[in-house]
Parts: sequence; structure tokens; C-alpha cells
Amino acid sequence: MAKARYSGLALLRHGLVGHPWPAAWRSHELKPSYDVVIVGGGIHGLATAYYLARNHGITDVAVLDKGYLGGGGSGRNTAILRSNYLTPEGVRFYDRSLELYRGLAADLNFNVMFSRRGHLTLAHSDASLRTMRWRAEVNKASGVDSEVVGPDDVKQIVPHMDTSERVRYPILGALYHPPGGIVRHDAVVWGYARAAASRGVHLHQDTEVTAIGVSAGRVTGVRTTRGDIAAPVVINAAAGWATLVADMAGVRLPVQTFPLQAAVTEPVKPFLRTVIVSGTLHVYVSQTARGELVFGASVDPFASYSTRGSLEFTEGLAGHVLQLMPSLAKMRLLRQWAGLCDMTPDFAPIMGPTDVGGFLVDVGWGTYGFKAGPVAGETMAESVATGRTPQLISSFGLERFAQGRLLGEKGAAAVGH
Ligand code: PYC
Repeated sequence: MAKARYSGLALLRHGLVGHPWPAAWRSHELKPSYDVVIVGGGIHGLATAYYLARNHGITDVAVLDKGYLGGGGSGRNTAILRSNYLTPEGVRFYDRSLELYRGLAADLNFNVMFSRRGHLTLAHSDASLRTMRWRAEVNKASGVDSEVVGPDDVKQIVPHMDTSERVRYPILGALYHPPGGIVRHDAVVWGYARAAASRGVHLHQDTEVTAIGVSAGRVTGVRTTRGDIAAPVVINAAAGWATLVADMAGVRLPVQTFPLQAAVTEPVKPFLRTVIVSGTLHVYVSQTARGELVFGASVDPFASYSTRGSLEFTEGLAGHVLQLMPSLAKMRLLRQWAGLCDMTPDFAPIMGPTDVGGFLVDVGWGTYGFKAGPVAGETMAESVATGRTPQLISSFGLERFAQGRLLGEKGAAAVGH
């Protein structure tokens, strides 16, 4: 399907002529077979489909989602981008993602509203200041711009921040990461979906996978609520539901699913350019281009598939935010929601082949999944096309848990989980 090119001129032409824009992608009948089936129509599944088509010419691809595209974690995250991780493997990986994000609007011909804002992770104790120094050194060694700054610098970067010593948890310093920022998460989903569909990928919404066929140790296809599909390659990109999908293929994953809650305020005039994170206060905040403040916290303290918000979350959040920026006391929350996080023991993802031939996983993203979408798609596509695991994800294999080679990315979590 040829896609309309989005441009200022096209906008003017459509405005003058009044024709509706063509649909960004269209629905298809389910084919009885595809070369590749991707389970999960979020950023990871869609990006994988896009790079399979764009980088490797593999277009006989179906993306299946039990709901609507981007209705899971891709539409529920707080859209923060950064590459200031703790392990060299993590830093390199997320930095490639940030690089892809920077060029994504031009690549997809879709305005994803990437906004470089700078990212501050506050330290309220000597121990967290030490971790920030460690992260800054690991970041710099990989060419990633991060440095530890003091409370006066924090005040200069965010004048609304209470950097006094009167508060319960005074700010002792922060890890400042200028390349960090935000992006419009729905636009990323729609941009990848549209670009993948225009290259021949079939996007099937409301199509739930109910079983995965395996014969002689190889995947043979999937059963869905709309019919069976034969496929030599099936990729599990189901995020919060990853273990349920893997179970269908007889693959056990060291993953537990926890809800992560978030909330957004009414819009106000722009006053907060930087993304702010406080691990001690379990909160992160950024201001969107529309002026709303977007907040998130730690994952809920129990495993569950619930995507409902709770009053405990809102109460805790409000107290913690006001400790950082007391001048927000009069702001009103508009909405709250939850997404699902597929947490691994080492806070690093699980990517690549499994013991079932042709059944690959792109799971275990925990609270980092949105940031990784582009690079996960790029590397998963390369894995499928070449049959080899790219260097960038070679440490993220499922076998590391049996071999005791865990990665230890927990120290880079935005907040304590
Ligand atoms: O790791 O920066 C992060 C993050 C923010 C929200 C969820 N995770």
C-alpha cells in the first residue's frame, strides 16, 4: 500500500482541497502462513517488523495484537528516553536506541515529537551519590554525556526545585545526562505501524494468540482467535504478557509481571524543561509539549496483571512531588493509569533464541521497555534475518540465568523497585 507523504506542502494541499488523508494502514484477512509472526503490537513488535522489512527485505510478516496497537506498555509509559545506564552493555544498547529515536521522525516520515530535555537523577544520600559517580564514569567510557553535579547546579537547571536543607531528604547532587528527553509515545507506535504496513507487513489487531505449535523442537505456527497461522519464526514481544505467551511454546522465563502506575496533570505554562527522577522519593516527572506534568513511580509491591490506578499511589505521589517542588501544590491531577512491567531478576532484558527452534523472545523489559523499542526492533530483525545474535545484545540471552551471568542493571532504575 502506497503511503501518503507527510509534509508541510501536503498539509497545505489537503487543507485547501479538503480531501481526507488516506488511512495510515489497512486491515487484512489473516493469511494461513507468514515467514515471521510477531506476537505483540507494541513498539517492540512494530519496530521489529519495520526493520525486518526496511533493513532486510523480509516483508511476509504478521504483527498480532490481542487488543489495539500500542494499547499495552507502549501507550502507558511516561515516554522518558535516556542512555545513562550502569553496565557497559546497557549503556551501549540504550545509546543506540537514543540515536535511532533522534532520527526517527525523518526515518518514518512521522512527527514523533522527540525533545531533548536533559535528564537529572537526584541523589539524596551518600550511597546514591556514589552510584551516580559510578554511572557517570561508565557512561563517559562509552562516550555518553553524563556528569555528577551539585545542588547549586540542580537549582540552576530547575529553579522550581527545593534544594534547601530543610526538607526530609535534601538533594546532595545529581547525575545530569543532557541527551535524555521525551518523545510522544503514541506517535512512535503509529509511525512504526504506518511505515511497516507500507512495506507490506500485515497488522492484525483484536487477534489473540491462544496456542503455539511446536514439533520436533521447532516452532510451527500459532493458533489465534481468528484462525491458525503456520510460521517458521515466531517472536514473543508481548511485554507484560510475555510469560503467558512463552508458556504456550513450553519456554519458561525468569520474569514476573508487576503493574507500574503513572498520572498526568492539567496543562500549565511550560516551566519544567528537564526530566527529573528521584529514586529515594520514588518519583519521576517531565512536562509534555502540551504543558501537562507526567508522573510515574515504582512498580506496585505485588505481582499482578491489573491496569487500574490506586488511591495509595496518588497519595504517595503527591507527597513526594511536593517535597521536590512545593510550588505545585495547587495543580490538579487529570488521569492515572497503570501498565505492566515484565521484570527480570537483573533488570536487563531477555533477547534472542530459545530452546525451541524459531521461537525468539524480546522480553523482560521491566521499566525500560519504551526506551529500548527502536534498538530492540533493529537487533531482533537482524537476529531473524541473519540467524546470528548481534553483538549489541549478545549479553542478553536467556541462557545467562542458567549460567549465572546476570547483568546487574538494577542500579540504573529510575526509582527503587
Ligand atoms: O527507567 O527512566 C526510567 C523509567 C522512567 C519510567 C519508567 N522507567
